[in-house]
Amino acid sequence: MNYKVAVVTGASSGIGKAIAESLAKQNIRLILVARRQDKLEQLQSKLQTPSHVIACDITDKNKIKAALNNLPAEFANIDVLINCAGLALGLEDAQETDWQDWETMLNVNCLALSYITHLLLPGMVERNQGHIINIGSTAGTYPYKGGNVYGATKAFVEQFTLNLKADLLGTALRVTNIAPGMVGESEFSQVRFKGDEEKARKVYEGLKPLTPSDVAASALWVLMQPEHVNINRIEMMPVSQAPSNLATRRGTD
Ligand code: 8X3
Repeated sequence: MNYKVAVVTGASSGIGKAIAESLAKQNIRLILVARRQDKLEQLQSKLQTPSHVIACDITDKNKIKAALNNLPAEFANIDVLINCAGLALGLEDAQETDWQDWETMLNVNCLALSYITHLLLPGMVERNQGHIINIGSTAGTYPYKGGNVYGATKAFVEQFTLNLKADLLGTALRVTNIAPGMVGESEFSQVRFKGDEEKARKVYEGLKPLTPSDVAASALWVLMQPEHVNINRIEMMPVSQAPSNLATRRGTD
């Protein structure tokens, strides 16, 4: 692989961490971004590749801009951006949700992802080398009850990815949306249910979800394609999940 420096957001756990671990084996220098410094340093100590930690809330535009504009020289020429930081909050019907939850999802999943992309794109275009992988979700394509704004943010990720591809036509840059369904072994459901372990556990009860490593394997495959090949999107889900959620309500006639 030709890439030399990758930024991974959401690198402290789950899919982001698995992608960082997998890229470290490819000899790529890594910039690890997430809020929890201790987790990032723990990860850093285990990686076999040089890495740089940015412990920062990615919705803090000033901090993220300052951190990415003042990188040590060996990390400055970023050519891979893995936009993995994202979250779902709540599974209530729209009319019962907290506005704050919606705002947080929009801020992290849409605005922060766009902002970091906007910061890094000019350098990638100037060097004519780069690959942006956005981690979307099947929730961006298939609606489900309680998915409301979370699913909408992931639909944004899908369309943003395709629109970036349109703008980057004529450059060597590549853009991909990886949209996984249910992923276990991560903090996704604990975060969604705000620490309610019982609710989080029930999501994966009796089935075998994808793992963060499954998604990382797809990200690696995407990056390793020949230079003329762009994978626009990958949609993946566990064998025990299916997109068949059309709802009916009887007894109303
Ligand atoms: C995660 C997929 O189905 O839990 O983005 O919303 S789902």
